Amino acid sequence: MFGRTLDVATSWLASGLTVGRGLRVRMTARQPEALLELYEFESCPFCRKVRETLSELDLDAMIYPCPPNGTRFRPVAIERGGKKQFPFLVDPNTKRELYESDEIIRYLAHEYADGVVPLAERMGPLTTLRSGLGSLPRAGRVHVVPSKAPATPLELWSFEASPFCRIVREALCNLELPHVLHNVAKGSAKRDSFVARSGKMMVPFLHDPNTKSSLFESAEIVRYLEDTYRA
Ligand SMILES: N[C@@H](CCC(=O)N[C@@H](CS)C(=O)NCC(=O)O)C(=O)O
Repeated sequence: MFGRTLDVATSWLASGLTVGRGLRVRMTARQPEALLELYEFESCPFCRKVRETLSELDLDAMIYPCPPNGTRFRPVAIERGGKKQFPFLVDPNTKRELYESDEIIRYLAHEYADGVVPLAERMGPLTTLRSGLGSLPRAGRVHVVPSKAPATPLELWSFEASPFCRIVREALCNLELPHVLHNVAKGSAKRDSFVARSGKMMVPFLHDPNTKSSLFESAEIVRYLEDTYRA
C-alpha cells in the first residue's frame, strides 16, 4: 500500500518537475501512414523530450523499449543504426533513421506539422535539464526484468505527462514489451475514437491483442503485465 502511494507520488512529482510537458496537443500534425518506430527507454531525458513532442504533435509510435542492459531491442537498434545511442527514430514513410533528440524533434515538426518546434522543446541544454529532472524522482525504477516476448505488440493509450501512464510505460519498458503508443493528450483529435472504443476518457488503457484483454487502472495493468509476461 505504502509502495503504491510512493509510486504515484513520485510519478506526480516527475510530471511536476517536467512542468507538464506532453500534457496537451500544441500543433495539428498530419498522421503518418505507417507508424513511426522509436527505440528508447523511459528514464532517458533525451527520449522523454521526444515522447513529449509526440504527445504534443498528437502522433502515435511503435515503441521498442531499450532499457539499460536490455537484450530484446537494444541489439536490434544498434545493428540497424550503428550506434549505441537512444532515442533512435525510424520513419518507414520517408525511410529516415535519426539519432539526436533535437534533430528528431525538428524532423517530426517539419515532416508532420508546420515546422515550428515548441519553445520549451528547443532550448537546448535547458530543455534537457528540465527533462532530466523528470528522471530524478523515479531513479532506480527502470531496470530490465526477464520476460516472455509477446507474439503481437501491445497497445497503450497514454500521454506523456500523466503520472499513471508513466507507471505503466515503465513496466512495459522494464519487461521490454513492444507496444503501439497511442497518444491522446488533452486536445487530441483521437480522443473521440478512443472513447468510442474504450467507453470512457481515461488513461492509461492497455489492450493486449495476444490475450484479447483490455484494462484501465495503472496498478491493474502493471499486475497484468507482470503476471502475463514476467519470465
Ligand atoms: N545528444 C543525444 C544524447 C543521447 C544520449 O546520450 N542517450 C543516452 C541515454 S539517456 C544513451 O544512448 N546512452 C547509451 C545507452 O543507454 O546505452 C540526444 O539528444 O539524443
